[in-house]
Amino acid sequence: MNSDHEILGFVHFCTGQGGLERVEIETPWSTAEIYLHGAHVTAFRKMDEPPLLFLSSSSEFAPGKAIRGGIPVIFPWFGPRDDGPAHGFARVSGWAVAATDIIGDGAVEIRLVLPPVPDFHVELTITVSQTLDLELRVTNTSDREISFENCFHTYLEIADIHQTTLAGLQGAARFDKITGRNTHESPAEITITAETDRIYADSSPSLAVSDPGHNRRIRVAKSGSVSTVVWNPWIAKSKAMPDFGDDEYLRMLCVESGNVADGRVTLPPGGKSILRQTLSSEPLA
Ligand code: TA6
Repeated sequence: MNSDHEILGFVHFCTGQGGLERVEIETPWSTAEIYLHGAHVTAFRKMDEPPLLFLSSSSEFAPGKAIRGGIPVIFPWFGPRDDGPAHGFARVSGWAVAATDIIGDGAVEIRLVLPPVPDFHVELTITVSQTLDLELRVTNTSDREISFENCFHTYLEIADIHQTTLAGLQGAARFDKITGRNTHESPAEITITAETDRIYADSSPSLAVSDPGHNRRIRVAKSGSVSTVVWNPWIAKSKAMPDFGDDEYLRMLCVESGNVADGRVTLPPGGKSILRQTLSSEPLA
């Protein structure tokens, strides 16, 4: 256990589900939970508000398995591969704690490091306050140009998918993974009425999810990202996923900030990439 990184009243390490090490964070405004397995934020909740992150009650918590929900850290590839785990190895690796700090008037910052891998040095800094801020720093430690994909595969908790809308992608070009088609007619407000799996070419600084059932607007702000992925498995796919409840599609929407597919990152030797995402919420009324 990382007892030397504990901060009484703010940062506590314990044994979580599946015997995996969990960091429990408390701030004056919020609480959060992070598993060192995958550097995976599994919970973020502001005082007096429902959770902002969805976590499946059927999720596995086991070595080699991705946790279903929260914010999976996708690196160095997005999607399935024949020669490695889907969505890359970062989310199924055991990250190390480099530092924990209290900043400002009570925000908690924790810096996690991916175990050494050829060609990359990877750190994730998570800052918990009234908002949840993630910053993924990737350095090309090789002597050649390298390309990779990265993404915060964020599962937002919502009251009811039928009442939920997503704004901010108007006019963005998108690739629809269900139909295999590209299109440019993204409306101002997106509703989810079927299985949805789309990659938007989107560099907008902020998207807004209207979650009227919880009387709130959730903002997904980002920088260093040219792609936004929007996913809801809907009915059939939910039933087909063993680590996801049949009706859990009703309470979640993935809004994912990253650089994937045509938006992949290319770094020269010694080059650095910074992907940042900040989650916040405000009353709808
Ligand atoms: O981000 C959407 C997506 O790529 C979907 O195609 C679906 O596969 C989802 O990710 C979940 O992937 P996972 O490997 O976590 O089951």
